[in-house]
Amino acid sequence: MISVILPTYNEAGNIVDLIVAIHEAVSHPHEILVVDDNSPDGTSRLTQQLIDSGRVPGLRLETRTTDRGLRKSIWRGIELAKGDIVVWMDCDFSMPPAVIPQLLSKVEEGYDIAVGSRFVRGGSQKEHGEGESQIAILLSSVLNVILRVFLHFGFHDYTSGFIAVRRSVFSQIRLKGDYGEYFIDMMFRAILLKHSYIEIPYVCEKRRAGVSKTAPNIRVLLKRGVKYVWVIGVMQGIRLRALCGFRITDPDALRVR
Ligand SMILES: Nc1nc2c(ncn2[C@@H]2O[C@H](COP(=O)(O)OP(=O)(O)OP(=O)(O)O)[C@@H](O)[C@H]2O)c(=O)[nH]1
Ligand SMILES: [Mg+2]
Repeated sequence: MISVILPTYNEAGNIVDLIVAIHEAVSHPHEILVVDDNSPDGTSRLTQQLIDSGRVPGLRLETRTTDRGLRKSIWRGIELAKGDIVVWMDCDFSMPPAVIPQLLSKVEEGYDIAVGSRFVRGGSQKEHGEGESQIAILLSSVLNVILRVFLHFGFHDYTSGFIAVRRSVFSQIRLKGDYGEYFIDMMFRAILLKHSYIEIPYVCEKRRAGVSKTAPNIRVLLKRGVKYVWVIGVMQGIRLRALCGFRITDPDALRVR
């Protein structure tokens, strides 16, 4: 059983088509779990209508009404997931549903983690388009080079957010942080804990509908950017702790069934 978690905030223009595309792309038995932060644009309502239509068996909806946040929504999805492999991705069609089966087959082959990557051969960053911040795209590429240098050079896409993970990994690691920096933290600790991983290339597409939450304007972009860089320092501390023999697993991680 596979659980696909879709964290959403104002994705009304994408969510129905995305759910249907994922349902058609994934041939394994699966559930699709939309975790919506009570989006004012009606993302939850559209998802509920799709559930009621019966078109997508295994579609579930969790609407969160307090404590909004991307990382918290993904973690909530992991808590609710019934699958042995958990997948999550952005809900703006930047990540092609057709890549999900490739990620899943790698976890089935034995890898703990399969990451959709823009920075391995065959993958690429999205092109700059209307409503997309050119500076955000450039900063994301530069940031990933910096992260490779300061963390683990063998891993390439520390801000991917497109992933299939064996659920048991979350008995050791809890997601931490506010926004996309949780991915840096999670991957680096997984690498330190010697979980096996592989990166699968994907071509990042432009957001199909709606607006970006990472970089709606330069102020938000910088605010988020500071947190991403801050994680590098935190990770160096974790590396040092690991070298000194301290535990790097989380006592409050999931009790995996
Ligand atoms: N539940 C929940 N989901 C969120 C929140 N913020 C963003 N998301 C979702 O997280 C995913 C990534 O958001 P995007 O706006 O596409 O961010 P991004 O891809 O990093 O930025 P762009 O490249 O500019 O699109 C999307 O599925 C959003 O709907 C939030 O506060 N709560
Ligand atoms: Mg996006």
